[in-house]
Amino acid sequence: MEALANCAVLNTTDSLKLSITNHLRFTLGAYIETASENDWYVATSLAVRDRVMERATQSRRQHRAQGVRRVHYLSLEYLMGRLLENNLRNAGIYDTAKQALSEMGKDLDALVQKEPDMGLGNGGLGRLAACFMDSLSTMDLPAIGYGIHYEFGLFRQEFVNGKQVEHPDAWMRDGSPWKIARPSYRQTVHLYGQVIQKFDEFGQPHHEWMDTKCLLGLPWDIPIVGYDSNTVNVLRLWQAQADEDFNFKVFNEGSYIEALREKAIAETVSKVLYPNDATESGKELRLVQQYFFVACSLADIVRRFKGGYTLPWSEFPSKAAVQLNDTHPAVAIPELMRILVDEEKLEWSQAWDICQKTFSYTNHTLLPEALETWSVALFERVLPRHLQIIYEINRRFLEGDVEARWPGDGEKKRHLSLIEESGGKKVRMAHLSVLGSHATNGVAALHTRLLCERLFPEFFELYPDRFLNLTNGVTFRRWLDVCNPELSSLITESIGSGWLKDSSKLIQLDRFADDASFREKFHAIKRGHKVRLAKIIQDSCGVSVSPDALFDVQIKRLHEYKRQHLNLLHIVSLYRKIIANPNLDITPRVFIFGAKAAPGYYLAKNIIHAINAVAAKVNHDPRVDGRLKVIYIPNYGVSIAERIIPAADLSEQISTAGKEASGTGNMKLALNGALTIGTLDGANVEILEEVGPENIFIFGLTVEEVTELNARGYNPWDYYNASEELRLSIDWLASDYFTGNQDEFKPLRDSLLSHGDPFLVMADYDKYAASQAEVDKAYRDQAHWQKMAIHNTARVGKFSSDRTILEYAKNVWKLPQVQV
Ligand code: GFP
Repeated sequence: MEALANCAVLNTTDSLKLSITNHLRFTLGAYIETASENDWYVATSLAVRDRVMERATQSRRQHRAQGVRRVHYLSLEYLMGRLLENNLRNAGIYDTAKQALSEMGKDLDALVQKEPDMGLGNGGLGRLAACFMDSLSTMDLPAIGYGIHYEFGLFRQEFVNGKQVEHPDAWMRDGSPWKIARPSYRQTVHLYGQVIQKFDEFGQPHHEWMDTKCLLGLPWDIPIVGYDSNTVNVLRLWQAQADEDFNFKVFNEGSYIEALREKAIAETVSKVLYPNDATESGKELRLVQQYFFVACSLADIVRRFKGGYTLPWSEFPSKAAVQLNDTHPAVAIPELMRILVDEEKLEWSQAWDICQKTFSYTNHTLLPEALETWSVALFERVLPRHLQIIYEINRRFLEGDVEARWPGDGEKKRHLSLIEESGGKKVRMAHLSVLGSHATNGVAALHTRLLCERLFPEFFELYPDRFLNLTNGVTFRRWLDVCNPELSSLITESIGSGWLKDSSKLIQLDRFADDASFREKFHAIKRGHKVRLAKIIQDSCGVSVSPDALFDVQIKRLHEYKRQHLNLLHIVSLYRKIIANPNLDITPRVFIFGAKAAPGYYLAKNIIHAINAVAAKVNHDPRVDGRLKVIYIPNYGVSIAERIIPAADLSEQISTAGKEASGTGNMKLALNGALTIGTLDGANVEILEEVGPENIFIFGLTVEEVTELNARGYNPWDYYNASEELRLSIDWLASDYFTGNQDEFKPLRDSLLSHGDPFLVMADYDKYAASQAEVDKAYRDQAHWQKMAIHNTARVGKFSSDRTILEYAKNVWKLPQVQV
């Protein structure tokens, strides 16, 4: 009660004003009269952080006092975006802060824009981790997120002559008011060196890892504020440091630069986030990054276990669950084995039992090229002891369970081994993850089925109980309450505020679809967002668009399997049709793209260039007369997504069936009343089930049809020859019309034709175009369109990350909810 009373006092307008003023004066040394907008943003954030830290301390204390099990979420990526507004709204002090600032002559909404995005991730995987952090606190679950404190997040994207150019993203240049250094929890990490077998006085052998290089990990904590909850968990990010600031001897001899070399090399480890799908470069550094953050995090978990309790090691899993977000942290499995066997001297079998009970693993992709492997040679150099442990895990597995199930079957052993033998030995991190965990989950029902049937069929046969589905979700706080407060208020006015914490209540909105006055309000909100986005487009792209046109949105990483080029071909075909028939009656549309391509992904960059080149023609061609606009918003990220999503009418989810594990953008867009045009892939399948076939546009080959077509022998030329529309669009795109150079988009054309069109763009094209024609027609009946949009918002309650996280807590982590 006392804590609550304190909070109430802290959260008045006057108290906030005092705090902000004090931070301006004493923390930042600024005069109120002359403080910059950035100073105000920092001072406000610090004032909020003070309030939040109190709750973080309480949460930690209570979790410790009750000795509850905690989940530790290990992820190489967290795509957090901005924190100030989200924290204010979740903490329930947004209005108070707005009032306090306004009394001091400041506009909170403007200050919020000063915050740089914390973009420590590539795409869906990193954003999912951020949504999970929000839900863990909101659902009162004891949790710690662990990751890397990258100095540079995902690159800043710019277009030069339509081509992507990458710049460093210095999100931390001015520091961040949200992070707090925790030097007393610094960890030391060993790398490289050699392993020596030694014997103790009883003649028992053990392994010593020697002559290693050392790195230090400095933790930074970021408080994660739950909505309508007192729980504040933390996200702990590790920064790499040299273990001595510089080498004194060299320094004394006068070679200052040389002395600092070591320091610079050590710091490289947490310098930069690696873009997905990049080429070979930096492989070693990436492995070092993975091990660095895993070793720091496990040491931190072990420190807490040993310091907090005097329990036997067998109780470790009852205190700590560790979730591996994809295989990136999978080296945690041999690392925990190393700690238990080499340092704590446990028997191998007991250590292995603890490991399996501790870890669980989420798979996010079926794409073979995205399944991580590490060359054995590299692994051996960087982590020699871990490689030995992996070999021993593998030996016991192949000689044990595999031999028992398939006696004498060498082929099965090759297939299941943790080591891939063909084409240079490699460690298979996905196999290691499945084997070292008690649970492996896919991220949507279809994906999990394919995981069991196609990716891990033998593992599934051996250990069927370890596999489960946990369909992804998104936090409705950031993806509705923060990004679309107008719609959030309308929903709350109509059905009360409970839906923000219990998303199943959203269905109560469904009946309002038949209420004309509600539809009008719903539509007015959408239009308001479209006007706001039109202004952003004008400012960032110099193109004017009408808010009355259909806003057709595809926002996600640029990847061939996500098929931005399918969308592009359809745009080119519409463009052709308009020119061929000047009176063509089509629904005016604005096609909006947002996506970054991995710097080394040549074809993805070619697609970006092609979209921009088509945009440049379409947007300025008087014959089009404004009926089509093509917009590529540069530097796609969380904050711009928060502007685009509320303004979208149509959500493009058009991946090749079987390739998109889940998708989460599809959920955010549907939640904000956009209709989906999509394939039966990932979570689209479940969105269809929820919203009903009459409120979604589904097209294209199913997973089974894709398999069958590939087995029959897919030939994209058949489709090229059969469809005049498709043929003319491709040929036009690959001509010199768009850039003056007829070779410019040859890579794109080749990928679709002579290189076999691996993602079946050609095969799905006609069905996609037909579905788009349906969309065109449907949008003309605005009353009906609004009804469908409302049904989408009302029926997607399932896709809240609260639901997902409660399923993890119940089915994987066995975690209690703890009221703080
Ligand atoms: C990946 C998968 C998506 C999935 C997310 C989160 O995201 O289908 O929704 O992980 O599980 F591909 P991207 O990094 O590709 O966006």
